[in-house]
Amino acid sequence: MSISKKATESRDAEVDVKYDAVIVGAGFAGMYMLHRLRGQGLSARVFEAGTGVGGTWYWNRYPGARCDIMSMQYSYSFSEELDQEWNWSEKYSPQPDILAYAEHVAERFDLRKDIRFNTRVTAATFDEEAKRWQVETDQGDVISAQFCIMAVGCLSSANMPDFEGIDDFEGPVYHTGHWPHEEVDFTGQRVGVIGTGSSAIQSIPIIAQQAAELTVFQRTPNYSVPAWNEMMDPDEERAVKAEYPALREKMRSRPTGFYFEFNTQPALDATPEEREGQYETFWSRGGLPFLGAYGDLLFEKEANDTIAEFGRRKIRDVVDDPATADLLCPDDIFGGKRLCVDSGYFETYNLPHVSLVDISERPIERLTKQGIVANGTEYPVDAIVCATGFAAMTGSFDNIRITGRNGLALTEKWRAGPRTYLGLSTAGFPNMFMITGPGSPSVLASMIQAIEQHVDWMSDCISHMRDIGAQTIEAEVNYEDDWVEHVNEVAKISLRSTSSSWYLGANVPGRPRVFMPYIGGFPIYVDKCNEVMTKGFEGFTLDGTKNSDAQPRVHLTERWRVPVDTDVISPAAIAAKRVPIV
Ligand code: NA7
Repeated sequence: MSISKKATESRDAEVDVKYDAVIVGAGFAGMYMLHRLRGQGLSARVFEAGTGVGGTWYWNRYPGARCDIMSMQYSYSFSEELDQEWNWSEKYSPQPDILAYAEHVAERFDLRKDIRFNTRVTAATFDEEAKRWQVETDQGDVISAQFCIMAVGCLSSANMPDFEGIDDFEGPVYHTGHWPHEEVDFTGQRVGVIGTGSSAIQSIPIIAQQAAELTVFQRTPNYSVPAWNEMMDPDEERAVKAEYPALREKMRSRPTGFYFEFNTQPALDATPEEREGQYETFWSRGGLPFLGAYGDLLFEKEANDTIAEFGRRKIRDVVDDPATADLLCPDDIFGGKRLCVDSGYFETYNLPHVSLVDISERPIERLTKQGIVANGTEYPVDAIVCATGFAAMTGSFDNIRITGRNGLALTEKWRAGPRTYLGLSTAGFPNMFMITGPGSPSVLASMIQAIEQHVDWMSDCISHMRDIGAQTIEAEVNYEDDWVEHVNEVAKISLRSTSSSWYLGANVPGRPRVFMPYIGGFPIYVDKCNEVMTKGFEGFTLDGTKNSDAQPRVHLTERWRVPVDTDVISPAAIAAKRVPIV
């Protein structure tokens, strides 16, 4: 090991240092990966661009940021002690609570000592001779590791539109995904918010409380369901904690990796009156579980029309001005884009100082010194909030120069869309793993569940490699091709694939349109990963040891031996189009 040039004020760059693994990112994925690898006796270095842990929850500090999965389910499940000791304050956690939880986990498992903060990975190159990855950072680090584990997050590369005149604007321009650490006070200001996705829908009601004037620039309206958020009921929390392992098991067996009651009956079999009652019941539960009202909502357009009409009616019931209400009503598939979950979003448009500008026909023309020009009108603003989303799923990979065997650049390989085997690995890039990579359930499952399953699979894989003395593992192209085809085929049966969403890269100009997450359901996917493992890593080449006589034991982490609940999710159920939220 040698240490050379100064990296930052506080540390020296690491050069020629060897690790078993390098992990890119210290969000929930990177932190748990580090914890697992350490438990296996491996050395690992984590590089993190932020100054602290938490990933998504570190960066997205905008007012009103909140998780759309219930707090008792949006947490790690690997430690029962952790489950028992942590208390959530609200039904749906606000960002500061989730960040505090991430910090607690880092402290409790002593993770920080292996993480280099303030450090962005710039390049990762596979050295074919050494069979190791060389990883470089913007702080001058150049390290080598057997495994390169990308824990870069699915929504972490901000989409900042290149508005003409952006440098002329004299006030501050914020992006919700890069919110400052200092408090931003909009009191008395004229604020322009660009975008009406989830981040906008959460932040607009809070910004409106401070701003003197708020103008929202909307390209496409979104459906949103009230969260009906409330303080955590201590009795409910105690009850969940008494049976936490059982809840975790139920979560793992669900298509989305989190648990709520749903109904598999088709909406089209019900009468209009029955549907109305059912939608009201599920609406009163709030949030994403609203989509569990019927089993065919994301399969049959006619069924979806019924819930979409209900969603639009709810908007019109709330918004006083009919013209504004009309503009806020989407005509898209209900739940085709990620459904938004709000606290008082539509009500905000009834405030006299809040207005909506439709930019669906003509995009924002430019920014001026003191305003935003749209539809030929200049809207004077003191501050701009870009709630314009992310280059989802692959954006963070694009930001790193990743080079595999034969000098193959990952950006080149993925030019027409990401290609992976199981979203875990991609052919030509041995020993590179992707936590919640494209082609895995990732954003369509509860993220922390999806992360844990990937991390456990990778750790088990590494244990297996150690057993048999393999140095590298690499996905085989034909298996990868089959998987990509399967991911695309399954996507086609869902109406989600017809919406212009970030799931398809449709929100950022110039990106290939490919449905990136695996929509076949979390337990089916887990089952597939388990099968690949128990078949000796079928579809992977293990450094020449494949088909050896050795009969190594299977290291499948116990909690993933989840039986697929065939009543609610199975290939047959999907074929019959009776699985809510797939
Ligand atoms: P989203 O959901 O991608 O929303 C971004 C919004 O910004 C959306 O309304 C976009 O319109 C709009 N947008 C993007 N680029 C522009 C330009 N150039 N001009 C005007 N408007 C624009 O991102 P969020 O951060 O809200 O949420 C991401 C996920 O985080 C969310 O789904 C949850 O899972 C958590 P568009 O719809 O593309 O027409």
